[in-house]
Amino acid sequence: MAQANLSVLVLHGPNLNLLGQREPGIYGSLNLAEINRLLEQEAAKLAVNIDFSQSNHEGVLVDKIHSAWGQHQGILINPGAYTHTSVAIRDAVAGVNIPTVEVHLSNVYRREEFRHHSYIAPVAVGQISGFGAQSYLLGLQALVYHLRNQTN
Ligand code: CA2
Repeated sequence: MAQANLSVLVLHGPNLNLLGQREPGIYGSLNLAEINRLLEQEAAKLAVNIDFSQSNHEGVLVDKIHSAWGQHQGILINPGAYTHTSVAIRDAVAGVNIPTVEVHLSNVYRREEFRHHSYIAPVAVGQISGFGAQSYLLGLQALVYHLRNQTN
């Protein structure tokens, strides 16, 4: 039987709209539009549909996660600083029950102690951290692999 087309929602959290303008030593020199373009190319190779959204607001990210229900089969999220603070985003991910992969540009475990804890990781399929823009591409590959191979 033919495989149904998968659709993935990519969510970028707070301050990631500043990428490419400041702190290239930590976050790389690509801006968000360039990362999205790379993701589009990767999505085309993987034959999945992809949508993007960025917000600096916790509630907007929660709403985006809710609206993914019935529209997208997977979520790729860089929750930014909300990774380390947001029970609301964690509850939204758990609530919609859409397989979610968490990604980070920087290796959060090599940085300040407060970045070592993620509220999202326990409700995510997995986490990729430390590979710059490549983290997103690896995360998309891993998510699509998971969606195509999950048995439940
Ligand atoms: O490494 C990541 O992807 C992070 O999610 C980035 C967040 C940080 O709070 C997390 O601990 C790790 C920060 C994103 C801020 O991005 C900026 C980009 C350019 C200039 C300033 C901030």
